[in-house]
Amino acid sequence: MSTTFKRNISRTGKIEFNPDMRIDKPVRTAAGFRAINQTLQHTFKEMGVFRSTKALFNMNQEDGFRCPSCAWPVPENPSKIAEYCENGAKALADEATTKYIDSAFFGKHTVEELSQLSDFELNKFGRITEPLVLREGKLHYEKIAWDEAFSLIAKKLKAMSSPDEATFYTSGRSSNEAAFLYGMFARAVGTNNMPDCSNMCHESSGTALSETVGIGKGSAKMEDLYEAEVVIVAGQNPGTNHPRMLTALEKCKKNGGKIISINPLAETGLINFKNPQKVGDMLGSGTNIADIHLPVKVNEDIALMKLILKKLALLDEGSGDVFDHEFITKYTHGYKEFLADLENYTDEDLLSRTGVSESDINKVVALLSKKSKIVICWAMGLTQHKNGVETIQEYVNLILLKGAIGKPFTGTFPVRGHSNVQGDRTVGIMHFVKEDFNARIKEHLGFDPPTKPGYDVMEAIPAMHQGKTKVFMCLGGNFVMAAADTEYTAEAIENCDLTVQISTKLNRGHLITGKTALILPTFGRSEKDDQNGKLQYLTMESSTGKVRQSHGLLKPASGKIKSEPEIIALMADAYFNGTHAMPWKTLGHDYDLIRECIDKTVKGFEKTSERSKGFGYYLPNSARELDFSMLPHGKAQFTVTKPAEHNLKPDEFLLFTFRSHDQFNTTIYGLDDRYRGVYNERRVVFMNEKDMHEHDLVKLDTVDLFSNYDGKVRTAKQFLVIPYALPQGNIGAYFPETNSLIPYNHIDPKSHQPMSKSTKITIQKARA
Ligand SMILES: Nc1nc2c(c(=O)[nH]1)N[C@H]1C(S)=C(S)[C@@H](COP(=O)(O)OP(=O)(O)OC[C@H]3O[C@@H](n4cnc5c(=O)[nH]c(N)nc54)[C@H](O)[C@@H]3O)O[C@H]1N2
Ligand SMILES: Nc1nc2c(c(=O)[nH]1)N[C@H]1C(S)=C(S)[C@@H](COP(=O)(O)OP(=O)(O)OC[C@H]3O[C@@H](n4cnc5c(=O)[nH]c(N)nc54)[C@H](O)[C@@H]3O)O[C@H]1N2
Ligand code: SF4
Ligand SMILES: [Mo]
Repeated sequence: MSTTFKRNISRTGKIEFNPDMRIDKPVRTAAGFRAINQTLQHTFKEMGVFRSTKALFNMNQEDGFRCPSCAWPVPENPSKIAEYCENGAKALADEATTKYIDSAFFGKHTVEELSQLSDFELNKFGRITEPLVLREGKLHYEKIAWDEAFSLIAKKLKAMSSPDEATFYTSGRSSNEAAFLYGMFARAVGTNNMPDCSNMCHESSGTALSETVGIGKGSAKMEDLYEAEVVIVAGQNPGTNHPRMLTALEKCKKNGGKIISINPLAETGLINFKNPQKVGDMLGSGTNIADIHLPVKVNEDIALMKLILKKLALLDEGSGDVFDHEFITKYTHGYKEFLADLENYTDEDLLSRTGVSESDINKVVALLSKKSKIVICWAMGLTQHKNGVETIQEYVNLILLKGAIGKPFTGTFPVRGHSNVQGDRTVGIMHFVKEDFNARIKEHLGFDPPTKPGYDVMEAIPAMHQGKTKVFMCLGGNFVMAAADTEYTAEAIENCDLTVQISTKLNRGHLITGKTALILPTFGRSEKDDQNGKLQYLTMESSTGKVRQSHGLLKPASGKIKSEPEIIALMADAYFNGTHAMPWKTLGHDYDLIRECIDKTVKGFEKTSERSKGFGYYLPNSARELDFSMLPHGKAQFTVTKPAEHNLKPDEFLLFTFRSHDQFNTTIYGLDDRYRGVYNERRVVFMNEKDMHEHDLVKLDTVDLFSNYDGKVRTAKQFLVIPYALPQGNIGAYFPETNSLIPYNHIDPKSHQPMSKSTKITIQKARA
């Protein structure tokens, strides 16, 4: 078969509307009875009653497994019956489903045929139960023996003219052990091309925090929320994406704390919450979470914060006790320049940019002026902009002015996404080079790691497009749908010789592939991992930097799948054929030995096998200790930022893409977004009613979306218009359906994050 054989593959699958689509009023209480009902219905249907009950009782318990969904930490005294939420249970049901697919399934369906289905339909097929190969020019995946798969990879890696022709992507659902081995394998091959999902997620937080407070992780612990006087939740939808965070916010409120929500949308979880773990709560009217909600226009957080800080500065000028001057003098640098820069802006200009009422802003100012125990929590609403780094730094300015770091009940709290995305980075998944880490690898693991920085996600895509990557490997995830610019990214991936996916379930990443493609099926977090008769466990790091064990307990989806550490170890063993300093095979079968390697090479890890027991141990955190010695002048840094410049034309909107209540990133569990009142359809856009009127649109009209950057028009077709309470000039829609609009080359200059929350678009009524 000719090597130029082309499969005609749909990039995004089906775009028909569901005839059962309906919209309803948004639900105003998060969790509650409906959440419990949904949880049980979903898990029982996917996993059966026995497996569901067994697994749910163990999730997040002391000796159980860590929830595979988000990175929210587990309290030290978890509820013995249910330390999980609706979406944690959905994630479990999704991974521990009793539906399976194998080579016989792929024998019946061509790759092209499968690619016509929606992401929701693809995920529904269930777990992949044996290794599969799509040979060059073939239409079907077929089975392949593990050994043959590993030799194929080894052969392709050896055929490269430089190690930098390989790229190793990591999604954040892995474990410390697997991610460590994977990072070491990439380095041992000779490249730092290690893009990871973090590059699309909290990279801006890491960059912003490293520059200002010296560590790319948050400083607050979960317990700090309990007695904080003020918690700001900015650009985050915890009711859907970190549901157990609502329990912590509820505790804060019961202790007299105030919650400020800063978000273009009044998200349900921030409005009202009924704690499903408390009977009293369930019967009562629930807790109103946000005391003040500031419906900021998309990407105007800088303007909003500048106005708040200006008003605080004015109050401080009068009384001298609004800012923590002792802290500012002792621990910070750049205060005067920062204050002087605020004078460049008028209140009126800032206010008009924000779209928020001045009286609400004044309430926030009055509250903040009197309080010092402040925690700022944030997620994608702040990071996914062309100025994500500066946006976060403007919030950090507030933290520094109030001295709200390094003391109990204060701090920075970037709320992480994937359950081990933070751990992956800590144990070495990074595209940049840390000299001290390299030195320890050399000393303790016995090989020379590469010293040239590698690609992050947004660099990997054009590199693949230009044919610079021959082998593209993915430890989990769904790169083609998660990354921006779907069409361009798909073309990039198709340029590779070999793509390898270590995955649990089918996704579009298995259908848009290099010339040859492998699927290496792996265990989910909830599954028992028996290596030669010895039960293994894994460790993860939560959002607050705590390392904990995770013991799977369910029977694996198939006897023919392998654990992530074993797959990586055997792949490395096949590549090196016993000639490398690391004992790959041995490590792949005994994870205590991997943890010993981590302890020796990764700063902060110590006696991990021992200390990660129970509720685990905290990794050191310099900001928590008020240690800013790594920064210029040994001090935390104020930042002078600039508000965004979008220069929108009259017909342009800023598109922000977010998650529905029924998805985990590109994995679509269902077609409802209960809290926002949308049922049975995902191809929708949320619009302000005035904007609809001005554009001559009515409810459920069909529109096409376009973006135009540098003269390149990108499209996303067929979306139903839904009127919704959000600022004028902004349009909301779900990812991944709208990722095709987001250009790969307009990114934050420092963090390289794509602007998934502020892409300029136009809309047009679709032709009937
Ligand atoms: N169930 C479930 N849980 C998840 C995930 C999932 O898909 N499903 N994903 C996981 C992952 S990887 C991540 S990173 C997290 C994501 O968690 P979130 O960041 O909560 O996820 P998003 O849905 O992207 O929501 C972003 C929020 O930012 C707001 N926003 C948008 N633009 C702006 C802006 O300019 N300014 C402000 N202030 N707000 C803005 C949106 O209205 C929305 O409420 O969740 C994790 N947990
Ligand atoms: N427009 C837009 N784009 C975005 C975002 C956005 O808000 N808007 N959010 C971004 C963010 S925050 C993130 S984190 C990325 C997510 O990007 P990714 O992490 O790449 O995507 P996921 O959808 O989480 O990956 C799901 C796939 O992972 C595999 N999987 C699940 N569990 C396991 C496991 O235990 N092991 C292995 N090996 N595989 C497993 C399954 O095959 C599943 O189909 O997307 C980003 N993209
Ligand atoms: S809050 Fe996050 S980690 Fe906790 S159970 Fe829910 S999804 Fe899982
Ligand atoms: Mo994420």
